[in-house]
Amino acid sequence: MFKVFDPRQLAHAPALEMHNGAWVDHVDRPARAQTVADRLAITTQARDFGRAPLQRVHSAEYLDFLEVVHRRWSDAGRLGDAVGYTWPVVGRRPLRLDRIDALLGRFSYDAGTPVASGTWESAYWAAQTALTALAPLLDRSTRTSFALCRPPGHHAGADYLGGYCYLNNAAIAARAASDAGLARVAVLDVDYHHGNGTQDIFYEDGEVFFASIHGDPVTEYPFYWGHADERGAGSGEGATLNLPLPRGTTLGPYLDALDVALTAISGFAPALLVVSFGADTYEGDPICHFRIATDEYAKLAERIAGLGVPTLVVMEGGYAVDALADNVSAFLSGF
Ligand code: Q9C
Ligand code: ZN
Repeated sequence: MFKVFDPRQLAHAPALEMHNGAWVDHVDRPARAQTVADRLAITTQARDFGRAPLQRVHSAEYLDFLEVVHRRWSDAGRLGDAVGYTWPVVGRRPLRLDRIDALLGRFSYDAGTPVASGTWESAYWAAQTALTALAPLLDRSTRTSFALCRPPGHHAGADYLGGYCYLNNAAIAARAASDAGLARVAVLDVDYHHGNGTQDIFYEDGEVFFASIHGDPVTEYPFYWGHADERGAGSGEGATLNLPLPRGTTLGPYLDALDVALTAISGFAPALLVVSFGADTYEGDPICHFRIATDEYAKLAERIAGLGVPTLVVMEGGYAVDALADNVSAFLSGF
């Protein structure tokens, strides 16, 4: 298996997030990525594919915003990380406001995703990490590749950040693969949370199939996406599959849902599978509520590998830092 990690992803170190009405220590600590990189002894760093593949997924004005927002926040005399506190209700007219707070509201949707001084650097290299891991799949020199991305990406949409995500690493790789000529690409999202950013990006795109297994958004973040009746639109109608599961879900029902997702993906006959892998389905995760045990991750991966499709695994969430390296290496061992 080809594996990529880039240490520039450790520059992102947000201090606090809003959680249940209080500012608490942010759970996306740099140690998350470091512990996995150490365990897997990854030595391949990211190549620089530039901004063009990012712009195939994200709007230019969003990328411009993300690149400068922390500097502008500091220039405005603010201390610490940039974070919004006022969000435009969907449907407000598209005013071209330049006030830093207005921009933060316009390009984000929650208060759990501050922009810190190192955020742009890390998000940029996370996207490049995914693209670097994709390359040997495109030239067929590997069948399975792992991108150790941080910050994660699946909550980031074309023009918004949220859910600890800034650039959608999996979507950028999936779009780059279809731009490279692969007719059909599937994204399977097995993070605990629904991958709303990835879903939004490909919602009307019939060339990219999106399937997600996640905590039911009736009770789980991100609430406003991931319900079973969201199935895509336009030429993408039917190319989105949502499989919400209740809190407390254990391996058995999880595998049943996985089989439903894999059957649908198999019917789509993709040339490439991108797996958005979050280890936050782990029974010991501090912010999530499924009950997958460490050794069970190999079983999940074996089922996915059974598709027989070249696969790019992209790291998303997983917040039990002490168990994260075990969980990731168990998952990868299943391939
Ligand atoms: N503290 C990923 O796993 N939490 N993102 C909402 C605010 C947001 C998780 C409560 C969880 C996002 C990639
Ligand atoms: Zn998650």
